[in-house]
Amino acid sequence: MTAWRDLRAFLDDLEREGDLLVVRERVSPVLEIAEIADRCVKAGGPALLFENVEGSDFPVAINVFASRERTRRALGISSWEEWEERLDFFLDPKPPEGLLGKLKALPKVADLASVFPKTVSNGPCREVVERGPDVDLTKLPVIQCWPGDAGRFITMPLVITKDAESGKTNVGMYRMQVFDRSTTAMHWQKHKDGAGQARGYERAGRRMEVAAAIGGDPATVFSALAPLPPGISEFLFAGFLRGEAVPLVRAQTVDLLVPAQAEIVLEGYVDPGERRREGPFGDHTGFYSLDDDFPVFHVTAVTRRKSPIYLTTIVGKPPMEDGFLGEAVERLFLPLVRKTIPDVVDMHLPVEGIFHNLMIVSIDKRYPGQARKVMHAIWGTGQMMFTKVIVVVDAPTDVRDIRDVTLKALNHIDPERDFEFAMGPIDELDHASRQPCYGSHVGIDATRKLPGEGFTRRWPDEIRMDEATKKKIDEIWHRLGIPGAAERGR
Ligand SMILES: Cc1cc2nc3c(=O)[nH]c(=O)nc-3n(C[C@H](O)[C@H](O)[C@H](O)COP(=O)(O)O)c2cc1C
Ligand SMILES: [Mn+2]
Repeated sequence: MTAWRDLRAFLDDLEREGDLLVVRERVSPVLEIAEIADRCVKAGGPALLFENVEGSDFPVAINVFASRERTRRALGISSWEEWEERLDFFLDPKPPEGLLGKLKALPKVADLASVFPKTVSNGPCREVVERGPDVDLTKLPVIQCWPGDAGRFITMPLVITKDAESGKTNVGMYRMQVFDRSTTAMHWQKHKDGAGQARGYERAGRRMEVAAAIGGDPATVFSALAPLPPGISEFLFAGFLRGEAVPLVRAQTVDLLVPAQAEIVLEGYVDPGERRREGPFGDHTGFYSLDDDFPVFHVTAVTRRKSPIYLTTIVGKPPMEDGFLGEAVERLFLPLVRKTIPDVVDMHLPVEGIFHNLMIVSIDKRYPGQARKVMHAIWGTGQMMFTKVIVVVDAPTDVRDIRDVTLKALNHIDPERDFEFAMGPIDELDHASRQPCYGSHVGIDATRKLPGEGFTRRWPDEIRMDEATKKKIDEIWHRLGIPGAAERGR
């Protein structure tokens, strides 16, 4: 566990590790930063900090999460196993045994108490406060990602809102297209918690206060995109992740708590019923999402550090930075998925499946219909409801070995029998469904079929060489002189 104090502490660490490149060349925030970031992530390159951006005094950080190792460092997780252990203690606390066990458990219990967000009286996020006519979003180095984009988009904001009735805070990462000096779009899609809270204010005919934090400690940034169930606090999740409370400070002009260590905070409101055309935007599907009507965010104050770092990202054809974030979500949430759907042994969302198009799940099949039960459970759980195609295979198939999954899945199906179609909600970004947000899903049952499922034919064994022969060949392998295959014994 490492609790980075803020974004710059993490960037400093990356620089020490040689995993951050400071770019001093003058670049345009329109397309140029995106093109460099895209090439860099596809080449497995470092995080980038652009110091000299046309039209702005502030530097731009991008690709801060854009590798497996970097994301793990950002979240302070040494291994997924360590994470699972921590989570297990939290989800399934066992009474410690013996005096030694009790003593060992104490710090863990204390840890839990110390991860609840705490309110502090001041923070660097408001070293500078600009209000009313002084608000000018065009001073920020907001980037345009792709040529067909409708303009410049703030792509990594932590959008903070409060439920009209329960008062519970939500934090979500929803892109914001900059319209002018003091207004942006608010692209919370209809299934997301931010949109849910906005409906409460619309019903009451009330103005909704909104704060958007840009740049913060990496765990807090991550919590905004994590698919937590509604009502679960993102700030608490961030505290649990980093093993230390997220310090929050009261916003200047709205009744919301914002991360004290943020680089920039935009404060303002969304009016009920107000809509404006947003998009098109080159999206993480690899295609442009089409323009549509979305709420409008009126910014009434900007608070920031004296020299803020503007944190952003681009999405587009995978692999991109968000693919590594998605992978972290997959690994972090697997233990939670297993708690809700115990049949699941492992799951994988290949990056080309852009999170919601393809999920491969392995199960320990014990009874007829189990694969279909798992599909419906997935479609019934949180943001996994969007999964367009689910492939269920038998454990211990390695769900990350796409070649083996392809071999087995295609071998094991009788398509007419093994495809389970279900109508339901579809991700708002899907451009193929018959209607926006509504369409079909398919689950492919690639497990071995049981007699109880009407399958009475014999089932062949998988081909594997026996150990004795392998051992024998290992011993003589080097003598055979097979060209180009010296070490390819096993
Ligand atoms: C870089 C990035 C940009 C995103 N942009 C949006 C967006 O514009 N609209 C949206 O609804 N979700 C967007 N998401 C996904 C949400 O952040 C994610 O679904 C999150 O769980 C929403 O939080 P919520 O469950 O509190 O609504 C984005 C995710 C990432 C990583
Ligand atoms: Mn939420």
